[in-house]
Order: sequence, then structure tokens, then C-alpha cells
Amino acid sequence: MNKNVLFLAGILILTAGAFFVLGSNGNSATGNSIVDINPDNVQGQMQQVVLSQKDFNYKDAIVEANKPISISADNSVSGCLRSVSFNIDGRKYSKYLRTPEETLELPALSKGVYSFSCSMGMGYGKLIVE
Ligand SMILES: [Cu+2]
Repeated sequence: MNKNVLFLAGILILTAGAFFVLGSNGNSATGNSIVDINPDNVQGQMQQVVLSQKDFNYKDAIVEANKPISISADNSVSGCLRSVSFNIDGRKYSKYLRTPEETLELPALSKGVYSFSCSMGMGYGKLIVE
């Protein structure tokens, strides 16, 4: 009897633990974006920019200041350069853009030149905010 009670208690604890782990990590299963911006909050004012590749780097991309940014990568971008990584004000924005339809969202930025790279730091690009 005692053994059965302990066994049941053990199952309950394991089940609760599994729910806790799955619940807290559920969101990260959809992509490898470190910081996710909810597109519903900024829809309409979002500007699109399409990255392309030039040799082993990205072509410079130009966007407007103070407008959230949605980044995609056209078919010229190959290999690990499809994994785009920004480091802005100490926050990392990174996503593997598997298809030209997938996007990485950045917040509105102030004027300046923001460099970015592939996730391995092999290919580089500049996002020019005017
Ligand atoms: Cu790379």
C-alpha cells in the first residue's frame, strides 16, 4: 500500500514537472528568434527590407528611422548567411530565414549605421537607417 502511494506521488510530480517545462519553453519551439516582437502591435507602420548577398557578404540595406523593420532575405542569400543576426543596444535579434517569405522583426531604430552578420560571424552587412 505504502509503495503504491509513493509510486503515484512520484508519477504526479513527474507529470507536473513535465507540464512546467513544456509550458515555459513552449514559445521557443516555433523559431530561433531571441527577441520576438508581436507583429500585431506594429502592423501597418512596419517597413519591409529585403537582404541580398554580394560575394560573401550582404549588400547594404537602407531603411527609414523610427519605423519598425521587417527583414527578409531573397534567393541570392545562401548558406549560413540566411541566418541573420543583429546586436542592437545589447539585445540580440537573430533568425534563420529559411525561405524568402520568413521575416526577422526589428524595433524602430534611430538614424545610424547598424552592422549585422550571419550567426557564425563570417558574412557581414550594414543596415543604414536614414
Ligand atoms: Cu556564416
